[in-house]
Amino acid sequence: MKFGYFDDVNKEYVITTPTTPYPWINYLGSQEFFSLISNTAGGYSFYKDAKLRRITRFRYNNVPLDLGGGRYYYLYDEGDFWSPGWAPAKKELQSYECRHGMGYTTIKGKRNDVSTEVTFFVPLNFNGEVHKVVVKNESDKAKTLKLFSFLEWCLWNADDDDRNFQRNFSTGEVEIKGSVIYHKTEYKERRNHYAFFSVNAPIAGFDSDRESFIGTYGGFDAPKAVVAGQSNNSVADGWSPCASHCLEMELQPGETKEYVFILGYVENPVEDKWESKGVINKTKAEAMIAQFATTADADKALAELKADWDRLLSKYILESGEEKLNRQVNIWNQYQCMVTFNLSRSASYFESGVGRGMGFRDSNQDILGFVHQIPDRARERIIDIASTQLQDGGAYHQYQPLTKRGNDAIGGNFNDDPLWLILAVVAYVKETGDYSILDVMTPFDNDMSVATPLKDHLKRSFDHVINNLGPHGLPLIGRADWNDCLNLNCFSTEPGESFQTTTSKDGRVAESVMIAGMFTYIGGLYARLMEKVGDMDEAKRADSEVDKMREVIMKDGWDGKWFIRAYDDFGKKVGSEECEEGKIFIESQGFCVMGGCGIEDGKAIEALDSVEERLGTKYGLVLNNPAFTRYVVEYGEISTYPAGYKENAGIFCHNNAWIMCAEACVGRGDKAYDYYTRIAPAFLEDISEIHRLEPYVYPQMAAGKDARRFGEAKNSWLTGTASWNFVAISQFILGIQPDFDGLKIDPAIPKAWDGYKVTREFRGDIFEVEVKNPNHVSKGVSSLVVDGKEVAGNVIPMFNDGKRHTVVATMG
Ligand code: BGC
Ligand code: IFM
Repeated sequence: MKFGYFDDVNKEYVITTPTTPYPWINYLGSQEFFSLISNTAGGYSFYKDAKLRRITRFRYNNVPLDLGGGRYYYLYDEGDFWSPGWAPAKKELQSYECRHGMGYTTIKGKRNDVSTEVTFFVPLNFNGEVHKVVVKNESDKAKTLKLFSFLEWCLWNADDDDRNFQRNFSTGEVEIKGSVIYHKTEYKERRNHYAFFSVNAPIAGFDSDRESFIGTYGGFDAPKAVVAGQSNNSVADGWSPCASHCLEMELQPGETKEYVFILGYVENPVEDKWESKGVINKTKAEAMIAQFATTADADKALAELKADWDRLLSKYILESGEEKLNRQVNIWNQYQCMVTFNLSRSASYFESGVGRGMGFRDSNQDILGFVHQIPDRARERIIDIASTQLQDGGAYHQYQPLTKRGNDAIGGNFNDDPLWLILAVVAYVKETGDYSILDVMTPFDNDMSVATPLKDHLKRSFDHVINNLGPHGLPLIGRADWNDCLNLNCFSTEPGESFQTTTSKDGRVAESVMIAGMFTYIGGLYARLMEKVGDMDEAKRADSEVDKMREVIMKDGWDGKWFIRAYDDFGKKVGSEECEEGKIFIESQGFCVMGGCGIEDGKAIEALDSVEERLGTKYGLVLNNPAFTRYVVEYGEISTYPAGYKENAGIFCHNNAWIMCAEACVGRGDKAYDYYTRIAPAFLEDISEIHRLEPYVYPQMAAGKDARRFGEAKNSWLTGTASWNFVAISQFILGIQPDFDGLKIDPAIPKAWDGYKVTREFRGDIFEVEVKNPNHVSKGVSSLVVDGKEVAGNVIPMFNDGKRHTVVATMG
């Protein structure tokens, strides 16, 4: 069942009912000011950091769902009232529509023949949200209407806001000037920032104290002021400051009124606040408000935002015969990659914004799907991440975006982390040809006194693996590798103890075949990079370490029909036929094959066949099989999940992509594409009632075959799934691969395909690549013609002339 449809021309998903199976959200802003907005206008905003600079309040896990806060509008018409987005008033509407587009959302609702359309967006280079509100009287009589706005301020630190009520109920402060409500809690002491909510019209009233607006025992669904059709002009003094305007309008039949509301964030110089005695300097806010004095200003900014997205998305355009594939590749997957790049795993409807900031492994992987969009931002991010690395090559696992400092509470010791940095840097260099990034002096743990060139950070990443090998010569897993929940050194023996903090057996010798596989793949790329910069000795050393690791994998990491997953702290195999449950895991199959293990002797194919047989389901590949049905104390968190959920045999969409890549490596395009379509959201639109989450973005996981709710997704938006699936489809399946010396064309496609076209902007030139498949093969380019001339091999040479070049690649 569907709850909307794709409008590909406008790059929008159009939701036709407010009661989607779960709130279906969008993100506004992609620079410093960010907002989450649901299809009923729920959500919140923050500046840079969802924990430390939360601007509006949101209650997670609220009852009812999605009424945890938002930017709400209410229409009042002679005693009746409603919200154009249905919620929070939840009055029946004559019509409803929500259009989630690239960085904007438009919600339209009609009742009593009054239609209201609200467009929410964060303009480019603007620290605020613009709401354009259009109210139209579609009845045949004149109407006197009132429009109420409402939002609730968060007292900046979202974590503290949610807990420290004994203090916070007495700190709230606001200022009201004309049609602008300022939120200035703690401005005179701890803060140099404030927020404001304005409207470009005179107001009939306002409220800035939540209880006055809503009533002590009321709710967002029927605020006292809206029910009465009358604001209280309340001025918050502690408790919960909010911002609500009331506008009165007379509308003749057919008449329309338009308004611009702005929710803005301002930082003043520190000196300002000391001298202010709490009266805020409003100069910057007033300038922001003046920028959007009219709806024409808002329209222009929205058009600029759309043009910017058209430009970003023009860097990779696919024309294939498959509509769903086109919309995945050209619009939504790339859009999701921008969002994951910006927010890592911090703020979604499943990530509360106060838990995780930027992840070392996560953000490095996010770069893979984003780097072609804005390479300069990827460069900056790489340096930020590498600056949190530790001198031994290990890394802080997470850092806060505002401070950019490693999070001590989480620490490091996730032994896959260092390798992802190499992968991100290689992707950046291949995309841009900019080797100078390797020379950037980059600190360790943000300490500039111990800075070394980025190239040296990569060496330490590489060496971190070989300096931490276990008894079989496989990499030690540390606290966990990519699979956060496989805690082989952290088992609990005491009931009630956390599985992540208890002491392990003395040895701490658990080893990861997944990291070994990553090392063969990423270590190989590191060797090629070293060759490119002329460091032949290092390239040779790296190659020989990688070869050694491959041998170790084939000797002690092979189980007979697939790659084992790990050795636990007692030296027992994890992910082996010998195990009672969890006999096979997906991660090591993907990376070992990508790293070239078992290619010559057919073991790679055998491993992938085992994946299909044991892990395959109609909704994607499960992570492991059989699922754990009992708690395995030596394995940690993984077996705490009921069978079929999360890392315990859930369909983890992230590592499904590794199998697509691996299938492409062995030339099986049909299988690679089949796996792609099983999890790609646009292909699942028709089963939205089962899947439940947004049909335009990937979730982290869907319940696996062992779960009661097989196919039901969770954790949409912020997941490495976005970048890896973009890599899988754009580079491994469609085969348009940035390489050190040019654009390589190496597809692995279904045999039935006749061909397709990709327009790819690469290092400033535009390549219009037509792939032809006259002999219906899956792999292998037999001829490459560039601008009418035959070129040997399958790499398009660089022109660097900023022009369009036509390329015909014929397979077979
Ligand atoms: C989740 C993982 C997540 C981790 C983050 C675990 O509980 O299952 O998916 O990566 O927490 O710390
Ligand atoms: O690898 C992790 C990631 O860092 C966060 N989400 C879950 C993945 C698997 O555990």
